[in-house]
Amino acid sequence: MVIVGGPNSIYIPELPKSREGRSRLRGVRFIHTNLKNEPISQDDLMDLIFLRLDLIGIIGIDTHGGAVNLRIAHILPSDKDKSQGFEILPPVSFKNLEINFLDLVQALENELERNRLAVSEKKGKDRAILISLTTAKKETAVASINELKELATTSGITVVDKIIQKQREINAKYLIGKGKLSEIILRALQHGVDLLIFDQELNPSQIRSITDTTELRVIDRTQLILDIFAQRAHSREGKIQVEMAQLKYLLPRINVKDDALSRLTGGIGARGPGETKLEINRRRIKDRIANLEHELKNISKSRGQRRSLRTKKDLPVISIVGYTNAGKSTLLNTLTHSHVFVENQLFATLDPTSRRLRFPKDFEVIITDTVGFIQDLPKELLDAFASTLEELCDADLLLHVADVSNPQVEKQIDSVNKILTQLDIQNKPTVIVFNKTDIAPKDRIEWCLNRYKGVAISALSTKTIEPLIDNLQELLLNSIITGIS
Ligand SMILES: Nc1nc2c(ncn2[C@@H]2O[C@H](COP(=O)(O)OP(=O)(O)OP(=O)(O)O)[C@@H](O)[C@H]2O)c(=O)[nH]1
Ligand SMILES: [Mg+2]
Repeated sequence: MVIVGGPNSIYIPELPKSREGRSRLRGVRFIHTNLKNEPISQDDLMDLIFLRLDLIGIIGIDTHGGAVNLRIAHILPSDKDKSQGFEILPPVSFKNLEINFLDLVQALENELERNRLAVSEKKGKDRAILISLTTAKKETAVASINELKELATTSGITVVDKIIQKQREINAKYLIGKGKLSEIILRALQHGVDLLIFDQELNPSQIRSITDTTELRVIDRTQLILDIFAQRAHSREGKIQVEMAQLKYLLPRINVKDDALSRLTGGIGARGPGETKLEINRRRIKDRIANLEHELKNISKSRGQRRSLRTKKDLPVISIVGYTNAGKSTLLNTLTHSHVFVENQLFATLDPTSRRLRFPKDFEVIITDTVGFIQDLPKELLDAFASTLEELCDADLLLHVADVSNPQVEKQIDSVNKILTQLDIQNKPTVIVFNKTDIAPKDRIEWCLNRYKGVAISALSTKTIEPLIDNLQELLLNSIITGIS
């Protein structure tokens, strides 16, 4: 392609999209003249990176119009030496050019490929860079992006980098500065990344502008959480709830001809529960949501009937609530000697489980374990899980499990309380339990007990939960339920 520009600038038309395999260069070398025989400029380097060019070459011209020097820059395939990510070769005389361009480009691509293979233990695994655009304090931002990393890992993604970008205002027009963007593009190329995950919710135009400049898939925290739920949902009800939440989240983000989202087809952000693929056609999404809503209504009707049977038996209900991974299912298991799925990962439990629990003073209660909470739990998800969470409204007592070994325990308690308020059950009698005392620092346990008046336990050890059982027993006998024999 030959382009004619002015003395100081040139307009590059839209290039074909990158070839298959994001770890590859564009397959285009960009050679232009410079009338003053000047060194490679910042603009040239930005073009090199933003367009993922194989290389950029600048032919210096003398006053008679003859070619003098050739200057070449190319992207560095690895970030090992922590350089700027590109290399500028020393100028060579145009008269005795001895560079074999094809070999040079081939060598670069080979190294990119080698690096990519070196990071990916499992083929086909998504690799992502996490990005937080935040006005929050550093500490908060770091904790939040670390949690995002755990979410990503839970979802089967390999995280190769985390970037925190401080914003002066929320939702600034230019989300990410050009310098930062070029850094992201470079790292993505160097690490064979094809996915960016943002810690903050993005609006459709933001998603589009980032996808367009980076040519990478973009999802946000909410979509990641929804994806985990989609992978975890087992019951028919759970699956419907998740798919509905996913579709409701996608709907306002889809335009008539939305390249940004159609690029999402397949992979995270576009897969529904089980092995299904999410619908990404506006009209069909609406139909699908209506169908799902109908089906869900039928299911929760029969659940309501089941529930009313149970309450007739007059057994008090204790519901375990708490931040995800706090140890809720472990506690249920220890309390009732059962074997509910426990895993050191976020959102191990999705479907509610109920067990009977007999107290030493010989009365029974029903104890239920349900889905864990997380900060900024997507509203779509909360709505979709309304019928599951409705069970919480029936509870006579909430057992709020907090992971005291986590430095963020206070924040997590706040997040849970916020969600309880959203569900309008913040005033239910609640016992707060500080779990994982076996691996928590003593002073933090002390501090929490003082601040919240809870019970400290380790759900792994039957012995430590004895005081909790006594405590619950007293509460149930004295104040909450009257007339238990
Ligand atoms: N050290 C220690 N680990 C614990 C304790 N209680 C639970 N765990 C571990 O914490 C992890 C999460 O436990 P779960 O019981 O699955 O937590 P959960 O609250 O049900 O989590 P979700 O269902 O994912 O929301 C598991 O690896 C447990 O073995 C404890 O008292 N001490
Ligand atoms: Mg659980």
